[in-house]
Amino acid sequence: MNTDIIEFSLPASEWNEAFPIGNGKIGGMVFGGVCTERIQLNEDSVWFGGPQDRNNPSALAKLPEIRKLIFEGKIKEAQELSAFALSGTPEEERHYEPLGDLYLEFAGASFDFKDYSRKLDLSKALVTEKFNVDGVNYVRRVFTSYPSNMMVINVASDKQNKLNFHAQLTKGNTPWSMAPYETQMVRRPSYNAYADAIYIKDNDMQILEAVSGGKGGVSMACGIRIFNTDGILERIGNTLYVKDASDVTIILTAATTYRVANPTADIVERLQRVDSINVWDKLYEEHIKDYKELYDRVVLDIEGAEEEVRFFNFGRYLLIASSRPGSLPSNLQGIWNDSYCPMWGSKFTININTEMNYWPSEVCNLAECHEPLIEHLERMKENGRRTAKVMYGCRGFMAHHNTDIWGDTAPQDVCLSSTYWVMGAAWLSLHIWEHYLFTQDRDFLNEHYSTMREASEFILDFLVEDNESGYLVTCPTLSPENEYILPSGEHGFLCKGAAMDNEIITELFDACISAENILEINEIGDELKKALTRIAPIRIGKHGQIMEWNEDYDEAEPGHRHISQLFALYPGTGISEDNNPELAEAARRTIERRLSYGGAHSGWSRAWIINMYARLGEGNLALDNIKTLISKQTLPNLFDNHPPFQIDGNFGVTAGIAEMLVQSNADGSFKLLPALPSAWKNGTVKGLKIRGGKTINLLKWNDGKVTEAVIE
Ligand code: FUC
Repeated sequence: MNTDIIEFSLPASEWNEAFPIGNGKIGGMVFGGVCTERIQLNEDSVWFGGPQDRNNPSALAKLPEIRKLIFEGKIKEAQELSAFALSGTPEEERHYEPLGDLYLEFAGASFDFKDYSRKLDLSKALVTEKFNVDGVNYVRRVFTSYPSNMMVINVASDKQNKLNFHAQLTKGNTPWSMAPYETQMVRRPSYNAYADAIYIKDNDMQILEAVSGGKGGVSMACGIRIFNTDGILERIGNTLYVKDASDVTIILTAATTYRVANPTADIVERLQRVDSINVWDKLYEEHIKDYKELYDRVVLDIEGAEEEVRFFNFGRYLLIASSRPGSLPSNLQGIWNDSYCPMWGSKFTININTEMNYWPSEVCNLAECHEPLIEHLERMKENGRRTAKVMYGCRGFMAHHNTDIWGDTAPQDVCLSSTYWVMGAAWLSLHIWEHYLFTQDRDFLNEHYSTMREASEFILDFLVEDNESGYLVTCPTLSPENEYILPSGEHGFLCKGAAMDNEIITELFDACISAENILEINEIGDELKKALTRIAPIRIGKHGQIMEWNEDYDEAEPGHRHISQLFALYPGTGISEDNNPELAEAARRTIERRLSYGGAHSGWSRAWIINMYARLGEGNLALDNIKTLISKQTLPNLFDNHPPFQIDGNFGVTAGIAEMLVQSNADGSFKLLPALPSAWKNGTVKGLKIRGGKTINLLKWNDGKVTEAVIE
């Protein structure tokens, strides 16, 4: 198996068989249909609706009562009140939507094709389709370029006059039939239900304009321009028709008012600027140079583990394709979504999923791809300050368990298991620290430290003293997204001092204290040190497990997909074999318990376990879970399956494989092959990064033993 190639011998029959391509902003799912080529399109800023202020105006007044109820163990009452007093008003943030579709509808094409192949080459970020109809060989190639912000499509035949097709942009919720268009008497209704205008410009461009629904939603424009070398380009109605050609290149771009005042003017200018001579070659050359600079930084070879290596490479590919400087962060589906009402809004869920998306970024030497997340965190700050103040009367900034394109920080949904969790900004702020640890970029730390500080300030103010234990606890809170059983048999979600909160707080406060030392400042370091002495330690419960709540409750769902209480094992650092083996053992028990009750049933959950097993030095168990994830929890195109498709599992596995090969600590110390499975006997890896700023230029192993290591 070529570890850079995903290949099919038939066109995609559904979305999960199509190939994803992208440049951070523009995304496409390429179907490879013979008669009709469909590329389903996304642009990262096409979201329903504009910014909202959803902070619940009753929160602050009701907060003391909710806290009192929780402290008195009246969980049901606390939950009932929270549903009204703490939920967002309205309850939902904005959601991601598709941009549209591009169809190339070929005349005279038949279903009678031979020698079909369609490939996604991860090393080139290029889709190539080949087939033969009636003795004519056809080749189509598609890529998305970051430098030009274009999708580029080339269609070619090895005989003259064989390409005859309509090119059509659409925006609707019903895809076209892929059958030859001569056989279709009716186009399916609603395929263009959401387009405002579709027209031809300069005789070689088609422009689509639309406005997303919801107050304040973005306006968007998408355009194609056709370069036809040897045929005739005709306009018929508002479509472009290519006649009797053998080599045609189409460029596509898109923009919205999220970034530019006039999206149509922006894209027309960009399309017009492209020089028509050798358009494919020039754009391809520029793309390859840009892409390879990132992708080729890491090379992994493991004898007999080609499937796993390809999955690792696919994760790196997806990160480069969905998160580049200037783009929005990679959302629940990266940038690939064909639904106007996608699952969980295809938003940024920040109680695990968005963070997981970025786990591979630093270690896999793609620090630039981490940038959009940090930029977005900065975008959330103003809203998060308001939420902290209006809802909780606290300093600093905070976020609940989701955010959207506008950096919304108010609670999302009315869902007792997740909505009333206040640690979103705290967890995300740790990404600033991670970026610093890997890059040692002091200027970056200096620029963003105030964000870490403000996230801590919120927590300092939000913590309350628990009379029973004397500890400072978060309240109300929950352990995402599990339910506990009280000794009375009653079930509850809301609680005080969930283990995950304590673990995030410890990690964040420690990071801030270190950052202040590095930056030689003293802003809140003393306050944090004092508070840290009053945060409950990680505790072991009656099953030998890491306790999930402040009491040793049983879980209503012992096989729950979230394993929040092991934050300190991964991505945190509070639990490790070296520093506290008894906690590491309890962490192992915790994972076993989850798994024995049917845990890891979502892709991302298993991906988290893979990283945890890597930290515990359990290479074989990590590999077992990678194999299960790839064979049972991925879709045909290798997208991770929640279900439905959710990209975090792809990224989680990529990070996990890196974590099995090298682990590093804040002080720059590291271990090579800390969790090598016995099946991975021989291999080489180049280019992984470690904390402290060094690069593993070469790591070679034979029979499970390091034979060569070049680290600088
Ligand atoms: C959290 C998870 C779900 C899903 C959703 C996007 O709520 O519990 O499994 O990943 O986010």
